[in-house]
Amino acid sequence: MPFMPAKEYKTEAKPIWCPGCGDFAVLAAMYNSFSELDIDPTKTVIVSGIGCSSRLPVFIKSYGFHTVHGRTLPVATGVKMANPELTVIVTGGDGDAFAIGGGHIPHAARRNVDITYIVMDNFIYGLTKGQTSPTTGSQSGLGHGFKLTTTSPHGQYEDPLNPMAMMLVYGASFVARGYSSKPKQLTQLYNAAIRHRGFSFIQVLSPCVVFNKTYDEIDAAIIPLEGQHDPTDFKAAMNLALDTQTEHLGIIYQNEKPTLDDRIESILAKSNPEKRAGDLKKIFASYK
Ligand SMILES: Cc1ncc(C[n+]2csc(CCOP(=O)(O)OP(=O)(O)O)c2C)c(N)n1
Ligand code: SF4
Ligand SMILES: [Mg+2]
Repeated sequence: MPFMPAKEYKTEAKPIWCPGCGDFAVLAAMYNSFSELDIDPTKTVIVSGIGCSSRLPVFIKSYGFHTVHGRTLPVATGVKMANPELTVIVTGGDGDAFAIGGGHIPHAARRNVDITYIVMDNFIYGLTKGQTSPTTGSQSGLGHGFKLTTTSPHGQYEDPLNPMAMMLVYGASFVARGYSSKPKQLTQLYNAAIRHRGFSFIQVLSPCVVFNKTYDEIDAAIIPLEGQHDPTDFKAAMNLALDTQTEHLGIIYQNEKPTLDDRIESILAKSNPEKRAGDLKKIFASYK
């Protein structure tokens, strides 16, 4: 494939997000990243769930799979296992990821599936009109217990999850945070995450202007990680993740370890071909 400028990755479908929604910038940064990495759309699959954010694959040239709510990671794992040559990217919202889809995250992370998981976190269910999500109230400056949503008119009464800390303890080998209002840094984070071999997670703070407009609170809470943090230091990464007063932006953790493909290859190398029920590669190839 010849080099494609960022605008060439746009499809004919125009995003129907509300004006001011953070998701526009999340998408724009992805066009730039694809262009900078010279991504071949014919060898790329973007898998999404259900939500405003999960519409993203429709707007970018690649194969796309708009799955069902919360089931992105099993589908993406299957895609990657069937064809390890593909670049596999997963996009979705905080509800899709941490509520209905929450049970899949530890397993994709600990298996170190070589995919990039971008969660567009607006701390709310946007598509279904503003119910609480597992991250409602987690953004700095608001604190939990004070956030009013359509399902919590007297304030949020549940403690929010901490996605960064979760990803670290689950064993994700790349954990980063970006912000839709910092598109240049977001592009760099995508580049690093897509290049990383293994399970890469990026939490993108991407406000919903209709049900949870938090640009001011996020602007007041962000601090870029510039040089002073060693992303290979797990304990330092965990300290940053546990600092719920600050939204640290950048790569919080990155380490190399065998991917799921590597692990399967090493099992195949040890097994006796005569005794195998079937050749995995041939079985997967039959589905291509
Ligand atoms: C199995 C199932 N349960 C519930 C829904 C309704 N539903 C659609 S999107 C959504 C939540 C969306 O929130 P989030 O994932 O944060 O995405 P956002 O719209 O905020 O980008 C829900 C509950 C559904 N489509 N399918
Ligand atoms: S409802 Fe919120 S999340 Fe959905 S498109 Fe509008 S601003 Fe974005
Ligand atoms: Mg959401």
